[in-house]
Amino acid sequence: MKTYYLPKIQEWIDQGFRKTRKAAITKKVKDKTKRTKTAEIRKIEVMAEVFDEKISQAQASLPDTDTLTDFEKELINILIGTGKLQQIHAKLGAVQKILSDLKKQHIRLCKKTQNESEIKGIVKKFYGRSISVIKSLSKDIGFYNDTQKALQEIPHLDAAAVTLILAGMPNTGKSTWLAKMTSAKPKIANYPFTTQQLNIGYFEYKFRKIQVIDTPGLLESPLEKRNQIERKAITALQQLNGLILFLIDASEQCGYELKTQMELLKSIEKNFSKKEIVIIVNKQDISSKEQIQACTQALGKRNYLISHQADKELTEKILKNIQAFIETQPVEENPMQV
Ligand SMILES: Nc1nc2c(ncn2[C@@H]2O[C@H](COP(=O)(O)OP(=O)(O)O)[C@@H](O)[C@H]2O)c(=O)[nH]1
Ligand SMILES: [Mg+2]
Repeated sequence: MKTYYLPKIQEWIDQGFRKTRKAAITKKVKDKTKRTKTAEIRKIEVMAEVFDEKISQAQASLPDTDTLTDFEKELINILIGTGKLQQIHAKLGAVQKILSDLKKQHIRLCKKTQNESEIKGIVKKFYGRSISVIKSLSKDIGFYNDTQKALQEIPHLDAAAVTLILAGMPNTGKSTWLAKMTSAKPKIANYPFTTQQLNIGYFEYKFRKIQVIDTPGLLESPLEKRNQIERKAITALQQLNGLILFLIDASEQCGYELKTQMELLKSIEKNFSKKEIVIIVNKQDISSKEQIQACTQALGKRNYLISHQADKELTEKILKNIQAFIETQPVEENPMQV
């Protein structure tokens, strides 16, 4: 979908008149009245075309709400307001229909008369009416263009892929894990709620495409402390079809005590209560037995894996853990191309 920004109304009008002037030159028709009529009708058509083309382009470059994922819908609602996208679609559609009716109506009137000055009068009336109709869009243009800008900020995720969302305090090893797990360089996507961007990586597992998302800053401290917009951003993440991988740095080398890390885990558990959470007790290589033991004790009955970034079997272990989840997910239509 190509982004299209709507120009100011005055530009529509100027462009319309420029084109009608060019279009009005018709030499072939011998009969003068007939020639005038053909030329004048052409002016109506050309002006209508200029307006229609802009509206069509705007319509085409807005996403079709039916095809958006819940995640995208939620983000759009946060960014531009609930239901606003449908409102713009409806407004553009309504104006387009009125213009098309005006065009037909005035062409019909032109065809009915043989009086040249009357024909010219009808064309003038068409200009006046159609311009006043597009002028009614003036306020919407700013909003439409703001919407387009906002849409650019929305990360485009693969709706069909199973998604693993990384969470954990800073320096627990999330980015390292993403880089190791996903073969290709992670894709960077804007996320309109943080100054940082999302890192998105992909890998294949049993012919399924798995999408891993690292959200710098967002799931790295208790969610209760977040401002309203960040909380909404988290709400959007909740709409993703997948589960959470929560990393704990058992060595505490990340700079956070186990207790603090557990507080974040509890906050994530509370805010993502509908999502399965797989816990990775990370940095086993630099943790003492006591540190690992402290982790397992704190985690109690939770589902966890003990590992470290260099562990080649980690991926396999994690995937075995989440296999039941993966298998319940619908298979995507376009299998992964590696
Ligand atoms: N020893 C050890 N270091 C790790 C491990 N995982 C990550 N690190 C290191 O921990 C630091 C923070 O990792 P990073 O992936 O940036 O953490 P993030 O802030 O959670 O994304 C980096 O210096 C990594 O090299 C691990 O399993 N063992
Ligand atoms: Mg990181």
